[in-house]
Amino acid sequence: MGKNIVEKILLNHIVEGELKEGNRVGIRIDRTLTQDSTGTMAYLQLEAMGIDRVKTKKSVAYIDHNMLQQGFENADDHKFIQTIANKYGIYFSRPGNGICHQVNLERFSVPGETLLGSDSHTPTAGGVGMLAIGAGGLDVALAMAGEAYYIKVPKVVKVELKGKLSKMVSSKDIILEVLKRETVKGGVGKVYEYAGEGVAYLSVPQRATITNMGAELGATTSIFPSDEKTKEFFIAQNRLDDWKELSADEDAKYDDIIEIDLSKLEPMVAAPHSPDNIKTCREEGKIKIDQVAIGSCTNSSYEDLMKVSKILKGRKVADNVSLVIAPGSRQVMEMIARNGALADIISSGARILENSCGPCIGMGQSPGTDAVSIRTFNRNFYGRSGTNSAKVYLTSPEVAAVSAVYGCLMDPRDAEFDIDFNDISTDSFIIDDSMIISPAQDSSKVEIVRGPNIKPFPLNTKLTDIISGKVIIKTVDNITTDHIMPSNAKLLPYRSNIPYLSQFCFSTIDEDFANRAMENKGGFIVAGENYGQGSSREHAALAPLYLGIKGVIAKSFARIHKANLINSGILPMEFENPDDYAKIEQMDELKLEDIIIGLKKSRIKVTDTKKGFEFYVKAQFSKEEVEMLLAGGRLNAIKEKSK
Ligand code: MIC
Ligand code: SF4
Repeated sequence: MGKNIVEKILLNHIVEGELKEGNRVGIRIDRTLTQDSTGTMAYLQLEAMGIDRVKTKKSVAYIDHNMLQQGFENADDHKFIQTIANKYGIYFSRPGNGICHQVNLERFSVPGETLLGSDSHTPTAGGVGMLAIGAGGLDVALAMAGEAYYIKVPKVVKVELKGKLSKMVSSKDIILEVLKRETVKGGVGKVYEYAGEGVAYLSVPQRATITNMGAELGATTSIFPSDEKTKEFFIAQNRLDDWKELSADEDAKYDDIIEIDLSKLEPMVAAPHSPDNIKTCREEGKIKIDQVAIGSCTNSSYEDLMKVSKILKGRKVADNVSLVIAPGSRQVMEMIARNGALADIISSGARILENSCGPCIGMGQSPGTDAVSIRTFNRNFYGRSGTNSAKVYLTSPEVAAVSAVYGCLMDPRDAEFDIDFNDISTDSFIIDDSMIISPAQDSSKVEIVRGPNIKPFPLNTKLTDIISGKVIIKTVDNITTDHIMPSNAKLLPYRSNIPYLSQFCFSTIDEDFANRAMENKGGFIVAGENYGQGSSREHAALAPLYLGIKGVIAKSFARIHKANLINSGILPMEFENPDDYAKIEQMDELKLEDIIIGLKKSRIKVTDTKKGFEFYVKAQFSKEEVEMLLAGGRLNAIKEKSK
């Protein structure tokens, strides 16, 4: 029987288990990626594993998130990552080189290989046919140490692209359409494999926009075939040796099929505050805007910025708009600087930011009170921009640039000017890898530099058979890791300092959470559907762990966050009967009994001792996960095994 692309790559990498939907399998990881805001934790964990050198084909440590050096903390973290990378055989992408996913796509992606990254948008590399998965830092550290990565064999959904995009409609609109149909929780346990005649019309950066934002579906990853267009990209990057063809067999089977007629798509927006709140630009209307931000790992390629420069050339940014632009990489920045496009952008009145995540993770450029911000990014979760009252819309670069000129949200097809994008592709990028530092051959003399902001990571204690505690918070559906452990210019510098960071746990929606948790010696979190969607940050598990949270009872969980909870020894449990959710209130006292047997039976009894009722929760874990939970987290389990 024919195979799809996902099956082909998984079969080539499987080291444990059988490739059957729903089975847990171990796969070999060829390459890893870390960025600085999850990297410090990942490298502290790697250090704790006692290996001398990474065992992957290539591991790269990027600095792209914590770029504002308002104090010593970020610079110290950069030094720590640089020195530890040097010691363990990891390539170091210096600050200024660009966003990890963009640089990885340009310089390190390889069709048919596996990539594990401590960032949820690692699937960006699916744009060249790589099986690229986002995970918590500990999982990535284990992959660097040569361990397999375990996943539930996903369902594979074929996304059949028919026809061709119309002018001013872009690949961002394709993924917004998928999000509209599938929602932010529709992709859990699935991989989206793109196919059909429409694929051939999309360049690699356009495909990468789609696989990047596939993370917002909650999917394990998304992937495109590696074809002639991919080959062109590799030739232009002077990396033909890394290219190989990869496609699904004609008779490949899929678990589901989605069809999208590209010619029918229109320019769209994801309206506040969710990437699946999709409207067409015309439906949303010409609302007045205050800010436009162009960049992020979703839309900051050379091609994206060339489109933007063409729109801005000879025009000015509207008086009411602040337009900020962050190119995705040094390569992109240098290309547009040398060909004059940057001059057109600057002369329009745009403010140029450095090649990094920047405003996407609230590192500067927070909008004003009640401001409307149009962003080419991938997430518009409540408070993520750093301004809780801001309304953030996600759009394509075309919509963003035209809107910046008009001062209101605009369907670019309604602009009075007409732009020709036909000549923007390039057949040769500027290649200069000199800012990517190779690791030392002999690491015995390399000293790891650790600033005072780097604190040890918290470890859990062994699981007990009975746990009692209060419901410290009860949340609604779709709570993101940005709610659980917010990130902004004030907090991001403390990613290697959990004691400090934990004081801000849930602070965007509940300022008193940390105090309540401390006063009550921890307890439980009760949540709705898709708890923990969004980023891969382990901090959303480590901060609750530090505050004494023992378990989370939710209607359902997002994939990466659930794995991070298990790795931290916090019990993620699902309501057997979702109606029980409504009966529980914040500060109810819960008692979990016979937990150890419960873990074997995949079912635990919970008593709400305040209200006097009992209910059951699902506690379905693999044998290895049970071991981790019993030991009080994965690192403890590893230590126990090695005794
Ligand atoms: C994000 O986009 O939310 C981040 C910041 O890149 C995170 C990683 C982090 O929290 O450091 C992600 O996507 O995993
Ligand atoms: Fe950086 Fe934003 Fe991409 Fe996360 S989503 S990696 S913060 S650019």
